[in-house]
Amino acid sequence: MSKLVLIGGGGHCKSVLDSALRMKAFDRIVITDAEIAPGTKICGCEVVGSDDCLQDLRNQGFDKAIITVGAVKPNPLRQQLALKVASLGYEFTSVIDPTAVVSDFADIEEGTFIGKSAVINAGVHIGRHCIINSGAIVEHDCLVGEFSHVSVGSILCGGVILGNNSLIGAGSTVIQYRKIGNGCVIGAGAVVNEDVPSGLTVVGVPAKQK
Ligand code: JB2
Repeated sequence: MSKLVLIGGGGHCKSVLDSALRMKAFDRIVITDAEIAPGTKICGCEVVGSDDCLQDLRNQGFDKAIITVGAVKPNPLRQQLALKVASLGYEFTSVIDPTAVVSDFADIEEGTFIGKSAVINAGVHIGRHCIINSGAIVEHDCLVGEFSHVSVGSILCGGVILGNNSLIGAGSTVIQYRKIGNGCVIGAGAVVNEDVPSGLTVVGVPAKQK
């Protein structure tokens, strides 16, 4: 068993924390946040202070971390925080809600969150520090790049290749074998039936450049 620090105490933290508690894999869990008052409890766990506390926590034996500042668009802060936390000697852990269905033939890299009732099928690879949120489906053979976010209830059909730091909006669908580049935003509810080059935002059904 190990001790876990969640970096960021907002809405996304609640989702990750609830799943981390359900995993029963951590002796103790605390939170750092830039604005929330120290001593505040979130799902029964304490906000201990800002990221200035991270070195002290490391000295106290906290060894695992996950970035829980979320993102509803590509957010460089998540990468900056990951670099800072790694430099202090923390190992990143994945948090996988026990209700998620994850194939034995899928790979999930460190620091990634898999939310409630998400489905990750065989042949999938998910990179570091991704968010696969509640009810998302990542079908067979998809590749998901680091720091990307597959939002609640969205679907990547089989063989989709998603780049780094991209957002698949809530309830959207990407049809099979399409490629989405780095830093893309797919609007909520979109249906993507063509490849999306890096840096583009697309919305609608079928999805078109905004
Ligand atoms: O540098 C920081 C920092 N900057 C902001 N370090 C730490 N430790 N915390 C930081 N924060 C904190 O992140 C803010 O003080 C705030 O408490 C939190 C962000 O919370 P918020 O609820 O605004 O967003 P979120 O990132 O947790 O969630 C968004 O993304 C999720 C994926 C929301 O839009 C959710 O609805 C969404 N599901």
